[in-house]
Amino acid sequence: MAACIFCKIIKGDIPSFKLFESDKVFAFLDIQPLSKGHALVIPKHHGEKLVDIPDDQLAEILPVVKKLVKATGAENYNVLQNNGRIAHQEVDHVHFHMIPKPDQEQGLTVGWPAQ
Ligand code: IU
Repeated sequence: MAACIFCKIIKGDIPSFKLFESDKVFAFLDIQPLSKGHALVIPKHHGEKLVDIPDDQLAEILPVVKKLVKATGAENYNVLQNNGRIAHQEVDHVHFHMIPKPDQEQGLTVGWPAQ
């Protein structure tokens, strides 16, 4: 969708710190991270909410989230996905947040880029 910011990020029209890309999935660092390594994993198919995304695209997202969790070395993390304004969705292109919760004393052991 032409006006969608995340579609522009997928196309490379807006720069991002890319972490992963396949034919169906794109992942990049959140521009306003809640913690070091806060990543967004999105389907390339434009859809506003979870129910708008084809199953084959959704099926490839969680394995990528898992890959990014492993790459951070985080043992504590949140995976979340907001749908609709009341549920705090700000960008109308489905996205999964992966938010590491680093140990306050040790921090993260492995940084980006994901391997
Ligand atoms: P939300 O679930 O829709 O509330 O989250 C949107 C996220 O997208 C939020 O964490 C923003 O910092 C992030 N984001 C981004 O990484 N790059 C952008 O150009 C824009 C938003 I606009």
